Amino acid sequence: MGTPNLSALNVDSLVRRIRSANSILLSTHKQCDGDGLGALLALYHGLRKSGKKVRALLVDAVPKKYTFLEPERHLEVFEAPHAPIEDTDLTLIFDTNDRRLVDPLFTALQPHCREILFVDHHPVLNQGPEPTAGSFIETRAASTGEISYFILKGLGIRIDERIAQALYTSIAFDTQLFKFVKNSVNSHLIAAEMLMHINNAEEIHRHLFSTHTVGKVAFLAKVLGEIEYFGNGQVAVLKLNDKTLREHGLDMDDSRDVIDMLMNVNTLQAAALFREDAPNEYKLSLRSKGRMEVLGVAEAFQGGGHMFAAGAYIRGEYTDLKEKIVQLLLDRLDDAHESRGQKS
Ligand SMILES: [Mn+2]
Repeated sequence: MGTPNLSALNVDSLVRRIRSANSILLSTHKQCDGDGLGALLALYHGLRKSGKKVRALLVDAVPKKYTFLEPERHLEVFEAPHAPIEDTDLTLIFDTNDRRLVDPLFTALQPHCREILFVDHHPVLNQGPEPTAGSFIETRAASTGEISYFILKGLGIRIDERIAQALYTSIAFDTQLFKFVKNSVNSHLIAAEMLMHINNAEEIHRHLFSTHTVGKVAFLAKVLGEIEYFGNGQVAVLKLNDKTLREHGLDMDDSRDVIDMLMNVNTLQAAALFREDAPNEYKLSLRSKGRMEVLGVAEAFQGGGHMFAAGAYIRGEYTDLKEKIVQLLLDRLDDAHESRGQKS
């Protein structure tokens, strides 16, 4: 075994399109995360250096924990006062291929952009809008930042500190500090290259993951006592509501950490988190440790996501919804057991 090599992604068509565009607009999905934001900012800084006219416009406000990336200096927000949208050669939208997650911005961009492409690593939904023609979707990439890295290399742009910080953020965030690397060496190798340009990796880890406030710990103490388990501790379900979140001074972004925390339970194969945003309106988040897919469950409710991390906005009565979701998850668990049984 020698030194590991990157397994390069073929982003040639994207690189060609970027090269021939003079004006480029960058965006990501609403309620942006460290991956979409990092992937976007890396390209933003890189393209600025190349002398192109580049603009970054997000749908909605950036969560507080990303302040260290100075989004307010580089990004505009569609839901806040922003300069008018001008005619643009190329728009790149990171970390989603579902235009609904970019609306109302996506619709506003359409008449002004010659070409809008998604740059993403989520599977295309079976039921949902088609990604635009020419979009780059590579589900083997553990983060969208990984794709941005190959685009920058393809463009011949030198990595500098700001680019490295953005790419490192993207990779650290989506791999959850290398927990989810899709069995590829790329996340580690690209992160290692970025470490040569930054000296604040541990600070980035803290910004991304050590975000608990005193209020949040009190909140966790309350809600973790309310977890329900099914199938001998293999499936967990938890309901939060928006009001409890706000009472503890938390925002929507904090509900994500709760399900990730659940997944550390050793017997668990899958978890479902219901966040009640309004009476009988829930944001459902699903996670799996990889033995069973949960994307199909999300899709059954018009949602989407990854094979092992997915979500949907659903309406209905909680006990009823919970029963349905738990059953779908338990069925998948049985299927996973059966197919493994047949193999061995
Ligand atoms: Mn991502």
